[in-house]
Amino acid sequence: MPELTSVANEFLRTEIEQFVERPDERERLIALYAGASERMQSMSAALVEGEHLLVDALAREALADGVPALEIMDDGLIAGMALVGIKFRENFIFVPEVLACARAMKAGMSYIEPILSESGIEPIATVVMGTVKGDLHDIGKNLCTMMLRGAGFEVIDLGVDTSPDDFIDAVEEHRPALLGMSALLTTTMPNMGVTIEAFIDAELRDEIGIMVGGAPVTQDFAEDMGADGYGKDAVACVELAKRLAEAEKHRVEA
Ligand code: B12
Repeated sequence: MPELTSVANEFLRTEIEQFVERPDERERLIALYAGASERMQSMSAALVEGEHLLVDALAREALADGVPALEIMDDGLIAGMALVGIKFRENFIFVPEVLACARAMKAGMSYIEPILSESGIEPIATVVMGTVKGDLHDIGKNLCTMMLRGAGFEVIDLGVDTSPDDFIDAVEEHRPALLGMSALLTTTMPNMGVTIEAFIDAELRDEIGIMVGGAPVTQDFAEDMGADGYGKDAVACVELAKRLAEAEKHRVEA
């Protein structure tokens, strides 16, 4: 198991030392950063400090030097956000600081999005994606959207705070094979179930594969709500979407 000393970046070492108390989280973060290049550690550090201009420059330079977009996303941006999440939860930082970090995350994502979204192949299927009613978190949903596009899906992104009616209207308009819902708050997670109920009432439930995700969502919760699948991250989201799209194709053909 890597020690704190195996994290080369001094700022990140100090942050972990000062702000990450839970042993399991410490271990996970140390392993994450120790496995990242020094360059990606610097990007994470810039994100944690909310330095959007620096993240912007580092992402641009890294891509120009041939660092893969996925490495920038996982080892630079998402790794930094993991530390931000812990500091926020423990009240070491507050909404304005988190907004600055989110802005830095988006600055980095703006460069990797066109790369991850570029597939140039006939769409596998259409997916309607949105963050549920009452929830304004969109970073994870946006990552899933760009990975889905990169994997060859057409994605209609409804943004945040999406009501069941908005989801239904979009499904009636675009007739997608799949619907993806994201929720980051325990208080908004039930709105996934409410949306699924609305699809049942509108007699549309059987016509669509429904997938859910977001930090507080679990496989059990997804099953209890009657979703067709749960994905823990953007890579899992793409795998799930491929599986559900295939199942939808068979359903339509049958
Ligand atoms: C950034 C952030 C914010 C930003 C959001 C900016 C933005 N544009 O998104 C701001 C500052 C606005 C914010 C506000 C609030 N937040 Co906030 N926020 C976070 C934070 C730190 C990071 C979330 C994030 O972006 N993670 C990084 C992404 C990459 O991960 P992700 O979203 O989980 O997505 C991945 C997977 O879950 C999955 N996935 C996501 N969606 C989907 C969908 C499908 C279909 C699939 C298959 C997979 C999938 O794939 C993604 C990519 O790998 C989290 C902490 C955390 N640990 O999650 C708190 C957190 C979610 N927030 C929290 C809170 C309390 C709030 C506020 C209520 C604070 C306040 N007092 O106002 C408000 C609520 C506003 C609202 N109505 O939504 C709490 C929620 C606690 C709870 N139990 O519900 C958390 C957990 C922080 C904490 N206290 O621990 N927040």
